[in-house]
Amino acid sequence: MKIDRIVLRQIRMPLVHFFETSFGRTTERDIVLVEAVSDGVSGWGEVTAGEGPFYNEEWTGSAWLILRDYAAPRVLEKQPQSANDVAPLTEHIRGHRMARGGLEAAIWDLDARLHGKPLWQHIGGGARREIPCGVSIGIQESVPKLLEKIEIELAAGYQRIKMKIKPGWDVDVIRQVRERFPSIKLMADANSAYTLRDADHLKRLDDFYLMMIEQPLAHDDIIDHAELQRRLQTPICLDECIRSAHHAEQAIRLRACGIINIKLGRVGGFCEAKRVHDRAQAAGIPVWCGGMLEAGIGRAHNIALSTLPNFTLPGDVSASQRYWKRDITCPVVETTPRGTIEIRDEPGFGYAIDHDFLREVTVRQEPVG
Ligand code: OSB
Ligand code: MG
Repeated sequence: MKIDRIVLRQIRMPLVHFFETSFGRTTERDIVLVEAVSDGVSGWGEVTAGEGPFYNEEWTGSAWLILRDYAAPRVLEKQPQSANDVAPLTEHIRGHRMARGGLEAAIWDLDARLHGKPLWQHIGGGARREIPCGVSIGIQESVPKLLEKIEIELAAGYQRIKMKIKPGWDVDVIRQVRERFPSIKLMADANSAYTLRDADHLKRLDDFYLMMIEQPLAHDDIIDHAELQRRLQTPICLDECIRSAHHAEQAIRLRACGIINIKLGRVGGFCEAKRVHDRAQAAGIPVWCGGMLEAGIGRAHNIALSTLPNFTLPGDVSASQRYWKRDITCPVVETTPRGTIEIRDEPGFGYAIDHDFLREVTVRQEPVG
């Protein structure tokens, strides 16, 4: 493979509904896309960083600079033999895994296309023909509004509901959700809104037989999560604090979690995501694929990732139309009435880019090299 050029684009698209977590509200997305070109063939990646440094330290603006000034020039200079060589080429960059992961994913897509193979096959997936889907529902203006949203997603077939929580929007709200929906698969995501001092309060969630509680404590903590897990019956799922297979191993060894959420960007791309997957599988820890309000490209990459064998739980990968009036791929990502997404057999990530619409939503574009 000879990579001729890398093109960065930033697109801006409003969300159909705002999305609120314990760290803030998003109404419009600013997303960096990476196009890697070889021999007239393009591979595409999507950087999953948010608009501000609040989920983690990265944001759209930092990703652009890391890619433009460090990651993309390095890859063009060193020229990877295959997609497997890309992650090591940018490992000397501390952190900034979402930026590096967007580039790595673009080259995985490119490599798959050059081989004429679907991406899911190229990464060693294909354990299932359709992936089980859940939805992540943000903090709402009222409990009736939340109940109505859950009702709509269940009617669409989604297999599990994740609700965002924070202090003041937790035990009482979950109690009302449970009263209304006694038997659904339900979980809660705190995005690091609590500390170990809240352990007794969080213990009250054991009454609601949640599938799991996601990232209750600090974004960079593993030890307190281990302490909390000892005190809770509900399994803890780690998101923010697992940035590498090394972190996964430490969390597993300390029994800090029973489940791991794998996000392609957060761990820096497919190579590291597969390593996290493999360590978890070896330890009997199930994983599922998280989401970062992706547009079609990131969504398609998540679908490929979700076909690895240990992705046995419904993830946060859902239909494009829940986020966008119009998405940048055609077709857009859709779900079946069974609450699944069927995988596609076209080369690469399996969806075409809607170039007309892409041009419409692009706010800046810059070739590297
Ligand atoms: O913690 O999983 C999270 C969105 C933005 C930042 C963090 C998270 C999320 C979600 C949404 O939960 C998942 C999605 O629907 O893409
Ligand atoms: Mg999360």
